[in-house]
Amino acid sequence: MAQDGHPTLGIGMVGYSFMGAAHSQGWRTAPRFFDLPLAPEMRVLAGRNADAVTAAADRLGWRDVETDWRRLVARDDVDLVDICTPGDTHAEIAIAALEAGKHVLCEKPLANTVAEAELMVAAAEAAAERGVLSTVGFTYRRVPAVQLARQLVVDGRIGTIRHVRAQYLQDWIADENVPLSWRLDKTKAGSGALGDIGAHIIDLAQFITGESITGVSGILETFVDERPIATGFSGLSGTAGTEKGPVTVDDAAVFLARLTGGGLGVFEATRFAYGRKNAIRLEINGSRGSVAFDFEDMNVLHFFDASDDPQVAGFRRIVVTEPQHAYIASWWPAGHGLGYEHAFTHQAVDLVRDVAAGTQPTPSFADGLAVQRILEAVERSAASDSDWQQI
Ligand code: SOE
Repeated sequence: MAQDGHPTLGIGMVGYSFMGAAHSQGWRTAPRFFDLPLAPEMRVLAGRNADAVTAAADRLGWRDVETDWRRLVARDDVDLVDICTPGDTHAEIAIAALEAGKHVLCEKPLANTVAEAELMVAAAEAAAERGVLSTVGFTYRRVPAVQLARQLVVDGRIGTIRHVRAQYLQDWIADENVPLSWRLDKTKAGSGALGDIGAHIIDLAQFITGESITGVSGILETFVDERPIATGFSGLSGTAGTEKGPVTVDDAAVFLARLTGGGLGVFEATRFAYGRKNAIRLEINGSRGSVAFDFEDMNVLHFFDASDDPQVAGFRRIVVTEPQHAYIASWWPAGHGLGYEHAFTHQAVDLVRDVAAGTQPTPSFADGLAVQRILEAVERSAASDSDWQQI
């Protein structure tokens, strides 16, 4: 029982870099701003280096540490395992945790391959029969403006989906002297811009439209195929050493897609868009209107209603900070805005509520597998000179 009288939910987290810090912020803040049926307690943080994991636990607010994730998974005081490690470890940790009866939140992309993701889905389905739940961290779904876009589609306000234009633009490796990190290593990350950030826009496009991508044709490019080996890393920035090593993933991915409802999609994911830091841009055009979103102005959704009087019709700039908007009532007065970290709090809030209610969280591992199939189809297409690939 927590001090507030609610039963507790013991959280154990594996990994403590950029995503680990963001998830920690989410767990810490969720019970302070939202009324939750269970009190999440940040009990154990796991990492291989004892000094580093201890320092991270102190900084991020974790009570105890383990230097082997297997010990974390085996602990009786851990009810939910939060996986914030590179993709090559997701399947092993998630499956072990689910088999040990722990709920799982796994960072995206779900895995590095479709085969691994299929094993994870099988483990998740078996666990669900025992009331053990799992979800994948496509966190941008939980931005209030994205929720509003979804709501407008559900309410039929933009009609039948004709076009999805989706971009995820960053520039953090545009400088060829930025050193290698695990995100540029295929054995650790699975793919490059495609899986790291392309996965987000695939998920967002399918989430907002409520449709699935049925086929793709794509190309991938690696602009800088050798980089300095890093001597130290923190988050996305590293210190370049004098030796060089190979980049084994794509720097950019571009693909066309078809959707179940007959609409067309154009997707672009790159880390070479100088000046664009975290620009997740989606514009969706339907038979009755359009919605447009850019994460670099994340509190805003643009909405065009084709039934408006043409004399005054135009994109409405909706500031998504009213208490009627998703999640906002628990935060600040209208107009005061949210930031990057808030979606991680929403993720923790939704997951705690689902665990308390015993309901399947979204996105599920099956949703993560669906994204993985699209990533792999884009890679197949790129390898065969952009041949059309059915999903
Ligand atoms: C790096 O490109 C990164 O941290 C991604 O791994 C995250 O998923 C994205 O949200 C922000 O950028």
